[in-house]
Amino acid sequence: MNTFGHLLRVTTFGESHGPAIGCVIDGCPPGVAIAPEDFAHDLARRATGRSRHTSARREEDAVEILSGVYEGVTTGTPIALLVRNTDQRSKDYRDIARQFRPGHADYAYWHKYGVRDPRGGGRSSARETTMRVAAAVVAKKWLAERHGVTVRGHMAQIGDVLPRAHDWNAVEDNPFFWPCAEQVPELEAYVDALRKSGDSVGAKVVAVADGVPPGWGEPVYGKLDGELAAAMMSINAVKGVEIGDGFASVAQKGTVHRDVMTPAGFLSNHAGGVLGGISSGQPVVVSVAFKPTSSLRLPVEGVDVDGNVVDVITTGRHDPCVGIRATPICEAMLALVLMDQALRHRAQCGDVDEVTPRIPPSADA
Ligand code: EPS
Repeated sequence: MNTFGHLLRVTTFGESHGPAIGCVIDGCPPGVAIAPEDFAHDLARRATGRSRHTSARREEDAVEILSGVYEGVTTGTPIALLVRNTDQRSKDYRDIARQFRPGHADYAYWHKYGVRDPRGGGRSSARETTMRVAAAVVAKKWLAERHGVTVRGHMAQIGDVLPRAHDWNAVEDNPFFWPCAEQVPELEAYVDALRKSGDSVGAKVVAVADGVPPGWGEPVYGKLDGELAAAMMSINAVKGVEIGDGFASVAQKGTVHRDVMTPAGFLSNHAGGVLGGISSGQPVVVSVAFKPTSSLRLPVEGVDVDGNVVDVITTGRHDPCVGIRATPICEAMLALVLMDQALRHRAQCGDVDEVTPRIPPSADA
């Protein structure tokens, strides 16, 4: 499947070293103002080649709107977006075209399809996430304009390094999306040393949606948290997803985990904004675990497509930590799931009257 969503359906296409990548967004309501320049900010936040801490591949990542927008607004017809690939270096992949990188999708793709495009990882490349971020520019805009919902994210761990403070204002001022400004020089040294060593490391990203009203999500199949888990797991290199306190809930008592409600507001947000698969009106909080990059220049024993033992060495321009660029991607998946659920809620329950005053979200969540 290369399509996800129900009422808002996004299909992405393209390979890392093909002529272009793109997406089709179907089901977007008419009247959303969209211009090609709206995409630049989020695409640059995700792109390679913008700091020494990510892959040096330098793509412009300029979005062309092919359909679905007339005189600057969406028309309700499919929105097709295209980004041309311009900085492929396929010779980097010549020597491993018939080998499997340990920890990479190469082996599984080969067994599934019996054929694969090895250049830049083909369809399994993180290049594909460009189009998720592009599609989510439309979703973020609609969510903000129609519902006052904002989506943001930050890195919450890299290797064994944790933030010493949490300041949203610091996040966009460093290449790691790190919420503690005083640690940035430390992180730069950490990633410089990592890159020089040729090894890689994992990371955790947290994405948060503020302003989500209560009621979005489905009660059994299609739960908001279930769909968020599937959406985050569909991102390259993701190995774990938590909603709210996630696995930390295991050690908590019920008296701690329950988020006490008062007319003045919730007193905590251990649930991460989802109760029974449906949004509670609290911020929706999703944590995502990224594994270490599998493309390493450090040699390792492996096998090739004929079953021979080989030394696998991956040359080229790779990220020492894919999590460094993952914050906008997690935000994108959160925004796309929320917009889909909002449209589904409107379709079924748009004329349900609220009979109980809303409880404000907790101040500190
Ligand atoms: C990637 C490997 C590298 C990254 C690429 C993701 O590709 P290449 O060898 O062609 O430089 O640069 O990331 C992007 C191009 C991007 O836009 O995210 C991989 O194996 O996933």
